[in-house]
Amino acid sequence: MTFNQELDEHGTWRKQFALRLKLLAEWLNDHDLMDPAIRERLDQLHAQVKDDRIMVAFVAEFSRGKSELINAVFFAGYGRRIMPASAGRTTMCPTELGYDAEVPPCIRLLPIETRLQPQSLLDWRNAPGKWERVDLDVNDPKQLAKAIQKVAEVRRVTQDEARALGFWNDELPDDNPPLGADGLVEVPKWRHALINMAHPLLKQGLVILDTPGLNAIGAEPELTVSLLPQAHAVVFILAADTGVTKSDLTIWRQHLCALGNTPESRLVVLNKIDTMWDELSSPEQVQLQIASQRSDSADVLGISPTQVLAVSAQKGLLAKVNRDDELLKASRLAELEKALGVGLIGQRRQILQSAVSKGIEALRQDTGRLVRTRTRDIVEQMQELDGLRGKNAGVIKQMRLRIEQEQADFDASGAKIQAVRSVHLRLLRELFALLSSSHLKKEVSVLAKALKQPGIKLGVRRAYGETFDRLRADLGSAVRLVGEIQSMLEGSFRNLNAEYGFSLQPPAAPQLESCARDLDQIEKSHLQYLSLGNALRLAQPEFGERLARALMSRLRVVYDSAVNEVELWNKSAASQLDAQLRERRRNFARRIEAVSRIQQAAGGLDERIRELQKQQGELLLLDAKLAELTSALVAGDDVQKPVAVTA
Ligand SMILES: Nc1nc2c(ncn2[C@@H]2O[C@H](COP(=O)(O)OP(=O)(O)OP(=O)(O)O)[C@@H](O)[C@H]2O)c(=O)[nH]1
Ligand SMILES: [Mg+2]
Repeated sequence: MTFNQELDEHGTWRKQFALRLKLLAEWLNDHDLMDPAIRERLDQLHAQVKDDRIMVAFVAEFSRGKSELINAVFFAGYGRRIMPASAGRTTMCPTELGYDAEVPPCIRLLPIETRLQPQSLLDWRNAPGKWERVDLDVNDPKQLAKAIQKVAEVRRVTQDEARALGFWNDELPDDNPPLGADGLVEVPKWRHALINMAHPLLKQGLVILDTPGLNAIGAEPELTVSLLPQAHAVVFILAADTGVTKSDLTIWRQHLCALGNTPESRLVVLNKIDTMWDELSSPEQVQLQIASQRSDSADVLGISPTQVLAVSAQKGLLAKVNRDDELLKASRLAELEKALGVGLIGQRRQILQSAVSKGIEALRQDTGRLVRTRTRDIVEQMQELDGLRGKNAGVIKQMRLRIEQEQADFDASGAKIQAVRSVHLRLLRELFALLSSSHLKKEVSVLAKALKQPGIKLGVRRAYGETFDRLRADLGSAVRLVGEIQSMLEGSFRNLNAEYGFSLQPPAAPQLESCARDLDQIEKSHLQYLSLGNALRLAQPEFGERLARALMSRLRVVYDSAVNEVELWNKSAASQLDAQLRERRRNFARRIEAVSRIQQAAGGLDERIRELQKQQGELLLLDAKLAELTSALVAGDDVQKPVAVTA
């Protein structure tokens, strides 16, 4: 299957999932099975599947054909080049292509001068007013290409300005842009571009990140320490006509080797194989030459030749536009599309499905517990009423008094349940404090200060190490606290179950271990970044400040997701308690009502028992239906099968 087909199928699955989830929510509502924790879980599952993004980043030295490859794989349908691709430096700023239904089709550009301000890219994303916007007409490929041409725009500035913007470094003269006769240097006009368009693949959640060549990559720390490590796949491109150059190797080491991307999420492309097509050689000779280029490149990068895909982006694009099958075959573009499709999307879908099925399992348990509680209440009530057959009015009155007494006792014991809640809340507060933004800020402040200091920072690696050790230690405390809360919940739920016949079960505790893994990865990407030449850039205080901001933004995302998990866990425990209390109160009311009816009418007893039997049968069906609805959600394969909604 090609990338496009895989993505299409993935999209269909997600749509079906959202639909089924909605039906399940309606059904739960109709049967009085919805409570705040279940609602929260449903919302979370919905968001998880709806907002799932797959980011593919293209990284390489300038002019290797990143933009051309994007055109060939994704945009050939427009019949022309959409991303500007030309000789020399073309793409001047990182360009993200994606789809957000809430925003009209447009390209938004963040001015390069924002680098002089301390906000991180993530902060700027939340300030849409600061971006320049050009609307796009997706039905007019010419207008589209013209608007997107803006990502190639440059400005000429003085050396001082260039230095302040991070494009000029006296210590690293090789990386500096050429100085014009007028003393000015060329820098990108924009810092970042966001293209929003309803392209079918982007609508499925694909995000493409096109990057400019080496210099500009190095100058935007957030790209290296945040965006690229989070990409699901990074495509690294070499050109057959240049072979692996020194700067190709630098980029490979800096952006692909050690950023936490797994080798499977890395694709190496040997582009421009058409430059080796040679009329004077036989096709076999050409193939041999390509194969030997491939294995030479693989050797230099230290990977196996099978991991290098040889293609021609330009001929692939041309072939698709002209519907030239033979040329398309010669371009070998299909191999790359297959690797992206099966490898990347297949993998992504598995991860998403397994994450989602855990959520659904929890949902099923929460709801199942409610159904069982109700069933048990009914069975007990039937037994109670059965015992009244043939008994006189005195006995019946006695029973009523007993139920009322039980009810009063139960109401009085509310304090015990409250006590459980308040211990739980107190421990949770401690946990939230450890994960809070203010705590995080405090822990990172020393490092941030060290980064913002002007001059060469020798102690910065140590500051990173110490900060991350502290963060890890705090996370360790948080994990211990989670364990403590969980055993407290287990203990008190067990007691309440024994005392009141509840069926409380502590929800699965949040897994903060993944948070620890993220911390390690963030630290690693920052240290890696510093170790590769960028330590000198750090001499500029603005640069250090930007790095500190980028770090904080990234950590915040990790901590926020931990906080969300803790909240869900808390809600699930609290609403179980609430649900059991509510069911119990209802149960008392129903029992008293049944006894009054029996007191009033002779046939009341049989009638009530029949009613209960009917309810019991209905609950049985409800349970079966619940199993059916939830397993339909987990099974992702038969997406075509419509779901029956009657219960
Ligand atoms: N012969 C040949 N030329 C190609 C191929 N792919 C790209 N090119 C050309 O190489 C030049 C650079 O391509 P781009 O796509 O702009 O390269 P890039 O990697 O995006 O470069 P920057 O945006 O500057 O970082 C363009 O003129 C392309 O047409 C190919 O497969 N064969
Ligand atoms: Mg480009």
